[in-house]
Amino acid sequence: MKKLFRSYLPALLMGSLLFSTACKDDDDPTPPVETEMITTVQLNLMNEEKGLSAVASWRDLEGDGNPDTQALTLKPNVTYTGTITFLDENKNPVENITEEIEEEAEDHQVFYSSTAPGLTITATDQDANQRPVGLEYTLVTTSEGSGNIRIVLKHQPGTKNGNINTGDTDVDVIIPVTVAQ
Ligand SMILES: [Ca+2]
Repeated sequence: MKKLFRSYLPALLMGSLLFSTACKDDDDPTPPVETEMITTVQLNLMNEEKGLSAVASWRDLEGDGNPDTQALTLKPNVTYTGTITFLDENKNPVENITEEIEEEAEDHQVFYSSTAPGLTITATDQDANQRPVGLEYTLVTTSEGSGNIRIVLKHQPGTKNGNINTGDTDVDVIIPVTVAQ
């Protein structure tokens, strides 16, 4: 069976490796070139009942490790429903890497952690093996305060086990968050 793989060789040749990872399968005798170049991470959150919405983003088009970040501003004591989008904005048209992660959900997980007081993020979606994926989540705020949300996208081909230390890191970014009335 011939499978098509997207090639990100130009990005590799430019040396923009900081936030890209060669997602190769070591068990495959002829591993294809299959890497993910992610320039952009976007968060979209809402609470329809309260008419609240919020967005945030992290963007590093040059891959130089110096991102443009749009911080997240939230209200306290709210349960937000959230999604995350991964883009390669150096492609024309812009490539939505989220779709690729959905297709390979059994091999990927997005991990969230926060230093903001009382703020928790929990994945609500599952792959075919009933493991969390993290493309959809709930974010619960309690008290006012501020901190950082860390988002780590792991590629764990055949090894997905809920452990952030397993596999390759496709994305590891920080987005500041403020919770205020
Ligand atoms: Ca940059």
